[in-house]
Amino acid sequence: EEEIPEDHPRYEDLLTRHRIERGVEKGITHLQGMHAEGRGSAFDYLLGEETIPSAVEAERAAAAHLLLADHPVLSINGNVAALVPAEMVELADVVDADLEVNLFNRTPERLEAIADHLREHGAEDVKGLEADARIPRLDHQRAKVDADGIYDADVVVVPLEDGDRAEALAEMGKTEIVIDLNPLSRSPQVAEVPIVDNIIRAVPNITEHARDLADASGEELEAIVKEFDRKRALEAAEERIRSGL
Ligand code: PTJ
Repeated sequence: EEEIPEDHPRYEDLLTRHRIERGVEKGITHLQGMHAEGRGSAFDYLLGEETIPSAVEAERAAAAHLLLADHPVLSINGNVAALVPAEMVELADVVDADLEVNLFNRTPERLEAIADHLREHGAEDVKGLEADARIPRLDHQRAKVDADGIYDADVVVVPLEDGDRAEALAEMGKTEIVIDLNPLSRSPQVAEVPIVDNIIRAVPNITEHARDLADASGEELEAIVKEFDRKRALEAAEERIRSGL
């Protein structure tokens, strides 16, 4: 990462691409993750590569949900692990959430590599390896979760999630927080809190809001949750993209 000059106008985008490439080399990120990254990068360009005001509100609502949760879980896939491992570990610490590796293209090798990678970045307990429960109405491989992890969670953060699984998790009654740069994608469309922002910016922002709200009362947190308008947030993001075009 040293070879990318920080004053480069596309610094963040280059850094992101570089991290995904490294992730593929390390056996953390699936090759498809490079395509996902390319799509994300195009949407980020159209959003102006910044956190738009509606995303700030979504990130604050996400922090409030996580602080109110009985059992919050942060889901980690190959792109998330490559892009924001330390940031996810930090968020999990601040809101007292579990980290669970949950893969679209599931292999034991990648599961292990990602769990190791998270531990290298300070994670103590990494879930997802037991896979002793199933999300209803999903095919076998994609349904695998930990009984004391995502299966049991009341609030889940699912960044860059596949639409089918996002839908199935929502049907289980979980409060879903989705981070996805494409506001038209099915996952943000079904999420209670859709965050249309780059995960590189979104996760540190949620953590900052959570720190800021650490002493807030239950009523204050509930008010933030209630005030957030998911439909308006999705529309605002789409509007921003259209005006950018
Ligand atoms: O590691 P695995 O096996 O679980 O696979 C992970 C990927 C991401 C490859 C898999 O879930 C997949 O193929 O996802 P999709 O269907 O390509 O969806 C990824 C979504 O994330 C797209 O809507 C992208 O626009 C979005 N995205 C990509 N990069 C970012 C992003 N959103 C936020 N921040 C990003 N950096």
